[in-house]
Amino acid sequence: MTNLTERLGAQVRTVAGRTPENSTDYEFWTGLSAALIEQIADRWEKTTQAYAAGRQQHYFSAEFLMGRAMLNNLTNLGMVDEAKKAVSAFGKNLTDVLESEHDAALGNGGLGRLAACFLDSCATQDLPVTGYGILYRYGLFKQSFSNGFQCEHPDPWMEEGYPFVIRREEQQRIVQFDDLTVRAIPYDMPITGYGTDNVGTLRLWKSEPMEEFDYDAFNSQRFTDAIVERERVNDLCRVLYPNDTTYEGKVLRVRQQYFFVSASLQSMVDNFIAHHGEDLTEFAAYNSIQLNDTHPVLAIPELMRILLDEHDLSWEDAWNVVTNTFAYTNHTVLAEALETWEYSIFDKIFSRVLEIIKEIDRRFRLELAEEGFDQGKIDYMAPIQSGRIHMAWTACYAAYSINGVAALHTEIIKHDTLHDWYEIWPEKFNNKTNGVTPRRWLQQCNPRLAKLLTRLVGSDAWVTDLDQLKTIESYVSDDSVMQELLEIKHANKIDFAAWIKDREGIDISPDAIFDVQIKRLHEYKRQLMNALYLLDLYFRIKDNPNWDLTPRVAIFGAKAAPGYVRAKAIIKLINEIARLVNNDDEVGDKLKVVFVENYNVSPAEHIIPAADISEQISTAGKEASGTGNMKFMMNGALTLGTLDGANVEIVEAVGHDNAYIFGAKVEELPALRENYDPRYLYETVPGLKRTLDALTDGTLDDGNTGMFHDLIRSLLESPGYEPADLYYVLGDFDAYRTARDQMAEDYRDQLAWARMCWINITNSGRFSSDRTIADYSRDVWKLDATPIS
Ligand code: B1N
Repeated sequence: MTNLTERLGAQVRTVAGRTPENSTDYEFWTGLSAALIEQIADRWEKTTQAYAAGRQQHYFSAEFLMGRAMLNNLTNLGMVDEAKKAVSAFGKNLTDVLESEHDAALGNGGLGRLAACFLDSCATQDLPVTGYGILYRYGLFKQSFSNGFQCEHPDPWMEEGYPFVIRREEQQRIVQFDDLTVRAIPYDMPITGYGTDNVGTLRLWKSEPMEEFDYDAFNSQRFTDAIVERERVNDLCRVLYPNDTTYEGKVLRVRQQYFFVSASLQSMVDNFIAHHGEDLTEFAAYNSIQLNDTHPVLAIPELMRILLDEHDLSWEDAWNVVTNTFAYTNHTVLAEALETWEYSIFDKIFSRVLEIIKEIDRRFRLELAEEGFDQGKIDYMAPIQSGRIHMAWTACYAAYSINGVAALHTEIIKHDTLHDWYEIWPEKFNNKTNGVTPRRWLQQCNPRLAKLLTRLVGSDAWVTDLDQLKTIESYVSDDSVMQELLEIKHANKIDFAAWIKDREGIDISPDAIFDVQIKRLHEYKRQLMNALYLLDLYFRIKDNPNWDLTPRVAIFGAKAAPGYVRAKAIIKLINEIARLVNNDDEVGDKLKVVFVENYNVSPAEHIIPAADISEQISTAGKEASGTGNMKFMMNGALTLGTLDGANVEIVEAVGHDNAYIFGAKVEELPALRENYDPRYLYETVPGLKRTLDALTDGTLDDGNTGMFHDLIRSLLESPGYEPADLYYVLGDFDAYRTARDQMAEDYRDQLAWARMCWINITNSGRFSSDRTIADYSRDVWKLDATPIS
């Protein structure tokens, strides 16, 4: 191949139709993407062929939160320096070109980003794994603030073209609903790995009309009917539902779910027949499917349908295949997230699938009755009850493996959420603690730290074996290395301050503590507790203007589901606190509050390397795992958190001296709740009353919406169907304040602080998604690495 500069020039001319000198950053991005695809095309095909012939794993997920692709691909292919040179040969700068890329935000939060990290690790480890999902035309909505209120805007992320997905016209399938027939067209995204020639695949399905137009209707009087029908099909993949950990029983959503699992199964079955012949009873020997939560659970009855109706297997043979094919990951114990679908919806749009679920349900009831279980239990556990289909229950019955995403979470599903299933099938249950890819979340986003780690380890081996960092833990007592670590963090903070200035127009001092909470806005995550702390701190500064406190910058990033009224109220509240605090000269640099608009994967890559404190403050038992907590740890931020999700394992890894843990534990909460009186706390915890009163006494302004009153009510009053302060915000407030104040004090001793950061960085090995994937691969998927060279 000719050199990259030449190829890039040619590609840019092709996409821009003019000289590179006069082309835009975005046209350079497009041209560079094309050059990159050119580079990997042959190996991608070779990998695909190698995987197709052997045992394969398939990862079904309604969400893949990929973020940007370019830097990741350049890094994996070892082309960063070459790309820099090529781009600058035309007077451009690679950073600007990279920043012009849109995020592929085909996910809501942790669940979707986890799927993306997993694909990265699978590719890096040469594992024959393919992801399957939906090519949403609009990703997660764009967020803006208007007078502090969240506004949502569409995110047409690929309207200007997106070279990293390739349309595979010839591999289309047909998906049949009772009232609609659609074509499913696969768009394949290459997934490069680090230090390997293998290139994996993410297959995203797009729905299209059977014919572009119904020409009869088109040519007759029914022109608009033809358009409407076409739009009905295009609607299917139009938008990602913006709910994180809540379920919405919309027909379009269940159509999306069936659409992508049906198309994916069809292509898997066709591939099986092409390589292993017509005997589909052997399907599970070559294929396994990981269900990312319950969103793809319709694959269970759909595979039954394909085997029964299209390949004439007996029920017993088909069920035997199904029960050896599916593995199910549970990602939440929140009741509002449990997907159950109304029987009548299924009856209307895929009655055959419903028939199959009814038969699964009938046999389930029979099986348990024969085992002597009482009727009450059977009724509770059955796939169908009171006119609704329970997706999690169906998954637990059919799957050969059921896992939670952190040790604590797995214990909770075993002994609480799914405990009836655990009693009957304990051997199905296992834990797979989440992880994150150290390529994107350390090597690429924090080049300064990466360079130091490579120097001390003696090679870049840590990039694919993060446990290697443990070997450099002992530099904790080397003051010059600790000094270097502090300088790196400081330089990252200067970069971040410039980024914030440019984006939000706010000046922040890199000498302040950067205290960060970035995640979806949800009451259980308790951004409200963080906000109340800041308001209380503000009043304490006002009480004592000469207080020599360590300067702080509180940074937030969060989207609220558009229909989640209380979450939106919390966003407005934080923005109001920011306005109050940031405009008070008496406060000055002592405290600044910044809410980063439109938080997404790319902003996270700027924020995390600059963070000092990682806020992980969910009510114990509610956050299944968390993955942001791991990214912060790797980048040398200290966890301020509760014993929830994977925080428990982070503290286990670094020791209690190197994290700030506070608040009620899961096992303490039931007893604490018995006599819980938030109003008493409001009256008696020092400072709490004036802080809460500030929401409604005119200090802060909710624009006459009454939303701040509602926040106060949610903390102090019970609406009847749930207790007051369901998430124990006031219960944990005092302990939180003490821990956070202590951190700020400790920050003054910079060397001691650096040592704590170092212990976090060098003990983050087990939170690499490479470890998680190795665990899945060995214990659940039974896969062998399949390197192509
Ligand atoms: O999955 C992440 C975990 O780290 C988080 O703790 C957990 O909250 C998150 C319905 C969800 N659980 N459930 C969802 C997302 C979208 C949706 O429509 C539920 N997300 C999580 C990875 O394990």
